[in-house]
Amino acid sequence: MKLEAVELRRVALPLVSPFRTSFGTETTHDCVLVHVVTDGAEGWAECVAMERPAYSSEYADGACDVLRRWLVPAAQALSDAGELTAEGFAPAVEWVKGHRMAKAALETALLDAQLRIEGRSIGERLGSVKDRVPTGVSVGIMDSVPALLDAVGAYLDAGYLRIKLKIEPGWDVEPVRAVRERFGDILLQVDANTAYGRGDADHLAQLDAFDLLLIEQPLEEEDVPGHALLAQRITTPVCLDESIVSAAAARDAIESGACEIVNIKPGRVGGYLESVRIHDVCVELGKAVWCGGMLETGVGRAPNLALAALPGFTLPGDTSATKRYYHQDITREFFIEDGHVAIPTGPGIGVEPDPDVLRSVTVSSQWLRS
Ligand code: OSB
Ligand code: MG
Repeated sequence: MKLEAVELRRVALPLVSPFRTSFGTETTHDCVLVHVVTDGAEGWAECVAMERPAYSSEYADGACDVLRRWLVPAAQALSDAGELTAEGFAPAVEWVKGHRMAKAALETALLDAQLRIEGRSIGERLGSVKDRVPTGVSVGIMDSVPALLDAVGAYLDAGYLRIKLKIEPGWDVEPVRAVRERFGDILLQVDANTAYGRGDADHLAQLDAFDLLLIEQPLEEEDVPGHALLAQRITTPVCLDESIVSAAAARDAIESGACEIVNIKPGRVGGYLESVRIHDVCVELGKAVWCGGMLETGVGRAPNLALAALPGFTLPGDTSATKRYYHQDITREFFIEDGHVAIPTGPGIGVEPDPDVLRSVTVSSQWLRS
């Protein structure tokens, strides 16, 4: 492939309802779309870095900067040498420390273009074995327990097979108890986004009474050993999100007893190719994985759905239908049917942004040309 140009496009889409986590409240989804133009096809990807570095150290303006200064020039150099492939990109930028969300976005856009040239879907490329995936929903922190029960009830009515509650100190045991009491034997899990400390083990052990599938990332990103200690004090299985930045990190975390389950988010780990390697490590070690989400538009959701169709993804993902996020998405809509969402089957990521909708949500655009 020859790289002709790269566009970094900032978009902002209003969310259907505010999404509150322990690290803040999102009312719009503000992200960077990476759009590559090659001699054979165009490719699109969504960079999941949020506006503020509150989920992880990456943030949207920082991602644009590292893309502009180093990642796009590295892809350009590969192209000039006649060696540009999606697979060759990560090795060429291995020297860049961190910035996995920015790397993932450019790699995915290149992969989309490459697969379109080959006429193959990303599901085929990654190893999807299903044409639809069971789907859960991530429910934000609410102002009151009655408001939470209304929200959960509506998602269950829509067919979601698993409910994930965001928790933080002051919003944990009571909302979990209320949801369990009201809705009975549903698949239920919680996500703390690092809101607790090592001293909270006794408090978190109170959640053991509610038969949760898992507790996601209770402690800080760097505290993998703390998760191993916590896992010995609670019976709820520990799942890591923020801490798992690579296949090597997944292996270490599992082997040290820090987690029983891994949330795979392609952006967090540097892309879909590394995501497959994490999946393979977890399958080898007999641990379940599921596909997380970052409130992606259809551009990011489509390849996540394809990933979630790999055989080791045995738990429902945060791969919800379009309506859970947006009144109007930039791609075609994804629907929930029978608790499942169909994976896209067209070439590449299988969806394209609608030019008119895209224009209406664009905040800025910068073209980088050789
Ligand atoms: O921790 O899983 C998370 C959204 C933004 C940032 C972090 C997280 C989330 C979610 C939403 O839980 C998942 C989704 O439906 O996209
Ligand atoms: Mg999480």
